[in-house]
Amino acid sequence: MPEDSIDQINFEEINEQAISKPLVSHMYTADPSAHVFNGKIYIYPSHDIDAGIPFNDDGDHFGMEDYHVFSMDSISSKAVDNGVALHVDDVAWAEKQMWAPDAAHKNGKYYLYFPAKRANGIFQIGVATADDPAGPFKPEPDAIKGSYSIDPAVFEDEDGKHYIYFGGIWGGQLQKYRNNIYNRNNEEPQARETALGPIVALLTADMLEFAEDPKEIVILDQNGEAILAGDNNRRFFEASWVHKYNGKYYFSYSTGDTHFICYAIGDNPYGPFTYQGRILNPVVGWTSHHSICEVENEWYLFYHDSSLSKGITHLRSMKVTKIDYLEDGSIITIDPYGI
Ligand code: FUB
Repeated sequence: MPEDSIDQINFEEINEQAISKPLVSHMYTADPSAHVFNGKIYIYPSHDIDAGIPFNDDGDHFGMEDYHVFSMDSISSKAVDNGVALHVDDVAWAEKQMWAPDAAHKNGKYYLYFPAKRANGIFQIGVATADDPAGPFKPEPDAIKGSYSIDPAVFEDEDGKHYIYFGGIWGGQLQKYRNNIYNRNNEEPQARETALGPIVALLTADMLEFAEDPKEIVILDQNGEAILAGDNNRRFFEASWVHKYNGKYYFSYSTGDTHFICYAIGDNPYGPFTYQGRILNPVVGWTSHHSICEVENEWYLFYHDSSLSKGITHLRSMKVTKIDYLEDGSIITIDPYGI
């Protein structure tokens, strides 16, 4: 929901109508990546704070410094805060802005993937390991070689391979890259050119590196044409997530300045993915970021909004609601305020 409409919002009414309440209210949490590990739900969100940095289009006001991991015994139970799992001060290569993370599990070890800015102002993605899904996590000494931009999301396929998806335009810096190479003069493509796509790479067996050069994913429209950069209602902005449903790969993402969570379907982890529609209509706050997780044979959307902070875009709260599929595999669009 755009920032300029905040003055007109009646927050009491919005919070009353909201289809779900914040999972926690003792701190602000956003970008929730949810997984079931060992029969329990674990959520890996950003930890929003007011860092006192003025709002700008690069998102500098998102000045997060650490991560907490939350656990839930079931979808209806309380989300338990397991304390600080990783702090920026413990990450040798990172200076600031611990943005949206994700986690993965392999052979009894847990891996936290997170973006942060180096001292030169460039985002990279790091990985940290733990023996417990709630951490604490020990970071690798340097960022993942060849990583860039923001919003890592790791998908484990049925054959045990793990793929990392990442990228986000504007403050996420994806527009500065072409074919994995940074050039500070690069900008977003023109409106009639193909939109920038999210990036994917297979992870190595030890989960700590890219096993291949990252590849750009193409999102197609229903006619098989690549979605254009000027198609702001459908083009990729940030917040990649992949889940598998009935043998198909669902790539979901945020459209950023138009505030939708959309999805596209493909036949393999690399795409192309064909645009299908919207999963979530705009929430209170500029950003929208989600994950999709199966819990006891039901599917859930973990997402955030800024209704608890009465519309402060960088003070968000994670929430969860059920996802419903139609027979043909399409997802019924969710209206966060039931209107
Ligand atoms: O939380 C900081 C940034 O806001 C995330 O990385 C984006 O996806 C957006 O939610």
